[in-house]
Amino acid sequence: MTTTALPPAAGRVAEPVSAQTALAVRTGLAAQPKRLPPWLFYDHEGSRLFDRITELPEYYLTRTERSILAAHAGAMIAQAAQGSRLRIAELGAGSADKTRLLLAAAIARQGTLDYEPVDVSPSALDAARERIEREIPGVRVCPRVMDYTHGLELEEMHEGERRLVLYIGSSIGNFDPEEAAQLLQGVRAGLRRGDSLLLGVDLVKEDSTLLAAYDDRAGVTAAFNLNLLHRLNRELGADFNLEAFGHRAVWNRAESRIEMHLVSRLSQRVRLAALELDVEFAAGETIHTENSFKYLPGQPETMLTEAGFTPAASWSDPNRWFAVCLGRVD
Ligand code: AVJ
Repeated sequence: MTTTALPPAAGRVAEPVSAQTALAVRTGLAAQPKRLPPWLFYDHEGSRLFDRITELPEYYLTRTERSILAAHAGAMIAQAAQGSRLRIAELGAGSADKTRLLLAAAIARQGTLDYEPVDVSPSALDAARERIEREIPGVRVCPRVMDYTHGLELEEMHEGERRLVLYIGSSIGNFDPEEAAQLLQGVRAGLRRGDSLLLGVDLVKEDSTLLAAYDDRAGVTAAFNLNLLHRLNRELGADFNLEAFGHRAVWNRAESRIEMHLVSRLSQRVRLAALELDVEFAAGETIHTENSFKYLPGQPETMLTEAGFTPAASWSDPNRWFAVCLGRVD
């Protein structure tokens, strides 16, 4: 990652400030309304809190998608392979046990498998490689350090091989419709005829179910949201008082998305020393930290079609809470 040597915050040992973080924070906190990008959630503590979220009773996404994959991994692999040998790429460095279901189904079919996790973080890729090669014999992990939001450039394959790209976990839900369309087009451009994309998306459902998933009783999602301010304190020498901000989840029906916000409980000024920046908050003012888009039945297929894929199959759970859709390049 690129780093700039900004002046260390007075009186503390500052970590090197990533230029990307500095720019995102400077831009987002100057905007009206204020915002911060959701990728900032995932420092060490944020990743740990997200893992806890996936195990919460209210957070149905992970377990519902896992149940779909558990029931249909064999069919998904067969549909993607169409009788050929498959290679599997994944956007993001491995969603652990969910990815494993698909890798195991491919191993059962063809004995060995090349698996290419794609991520911007070399350390996340190293961890995925170590874990998967140890746990699933027959898988050869070929990590690719890349920002897939700017297109996908994978290696040429052998004659007769097909590639299946996984983009599961409702990760696409963080992007607004235009960004999502661009991302899928970028993926499509990196694929050849016969290749396919497996997309996991969260579906619109009852408001109370959606809201509870992003505002759990145990307060883990609140801690996940607030951890972002803790990160800015540590990395940018900021003095956010975490007690002076609260967590808020909103179902924005018109935009079909859950929004997460941090709400300033009072009128206050925050100093971000490493940016030489002071930011004013009015009482009740918010920072918009995340969108998580939810789709209506048929919308994922339309997104795939608009990006140049042919919807080939889709799978859901009995409640129709989550969908996993396969798009093929014809
Ligand atoms: C990782 C983007 C799929 O939107 O549900 C979970 C992130 N945010 N709880 C989601 C998240 C709050 C999650 N994604």
